[in-house]
Amino acid sequence: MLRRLAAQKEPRLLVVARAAKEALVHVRSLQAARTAPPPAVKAGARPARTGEPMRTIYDAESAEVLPGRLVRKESEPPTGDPAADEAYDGLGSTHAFYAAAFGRDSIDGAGLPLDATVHFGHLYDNAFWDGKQMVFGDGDGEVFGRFTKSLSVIGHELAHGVTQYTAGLNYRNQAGAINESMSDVFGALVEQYARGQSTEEASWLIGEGLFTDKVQGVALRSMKAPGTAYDDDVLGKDPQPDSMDAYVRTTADNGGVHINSGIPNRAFCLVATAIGGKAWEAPGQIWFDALSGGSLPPACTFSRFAKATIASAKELFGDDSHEHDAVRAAWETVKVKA
Ligand code: ASN
Ligand code: ZN
Repeated sequence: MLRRLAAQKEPRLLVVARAAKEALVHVRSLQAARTAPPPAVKAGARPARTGEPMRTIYDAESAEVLPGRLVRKESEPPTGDPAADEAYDGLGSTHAFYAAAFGRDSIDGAGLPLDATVHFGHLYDNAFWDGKQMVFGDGDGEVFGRFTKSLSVIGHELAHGVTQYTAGLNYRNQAGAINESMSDVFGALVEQYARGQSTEEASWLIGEGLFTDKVQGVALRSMKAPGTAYDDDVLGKDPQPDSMDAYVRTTADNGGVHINSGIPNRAFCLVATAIGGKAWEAPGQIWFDALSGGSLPPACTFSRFAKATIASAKELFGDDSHEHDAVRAAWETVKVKA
């Protein structure tokens, strides 16, 4: 998506092209940070009470510096800046989700303090986890608004941290697409949990509300119907496949990590739909156990991942369970051999 925006030549879109180029250059340097071993946390920097979040929000004031000026610490009142306050609330919702759904204390399971920087860069077109903290841009204003607007995006970025601390999946090819899909799955679940939505009520969209009203599209991605989130003159059409029949072989986007993630995304959505109810319960637990159970190699394939989810469904619910059947059927529908 950013590559396409970066190539825009129309005068109205020059600012967008510039913003996209800038974000693209930056994203390349992230991979290294994300695959490096997680940093040690300073002694005494953990929250005072276990199970409580410890959030710190900084403002980069349109520079590309981290962390920036401190604007809000844990338990302090709102700043009045929507970006800072949405980041604070989004980190809180994400922390609450992992605690409630999986009994996990923060991103690393050991109370990791959650830091975020808002107003990163000038018209910066992305949000990311840099291996240590969250970073949010304001968007270019033509295509993207500010990236803190979407709770599924905040949940997505923080899930990159969870993956880093658990399976440590590579950010390339199928392992990278699983890494991306994990972030979409837990990003969607953070939002569904915060809204109290069941599988049937949920939109299964990632990044709803990020586009300006000039864009023909509803979100960055649709987990329920990959490939249908947008179809726009400037952005083009959503390139996600919804089964292995349409798997995209490309060297762009680290081997299509944001493209082929549509396949495992739909598998999760199918599992949730077959099981019904709250998707962070049985379906979320099955996926979380597969991610954190220690059986996934860093270069995991779709097939290996599918096997791991089937094994964790069996372990949690038994061989003859509806859950176990639902997981097997979902991978069959998206044509991943397990
Ligand atoms: N927002 C993007 C993501 O989390 C940034 C990136 O690293 N490509 O996937
Ligand atoms: Zn991601």
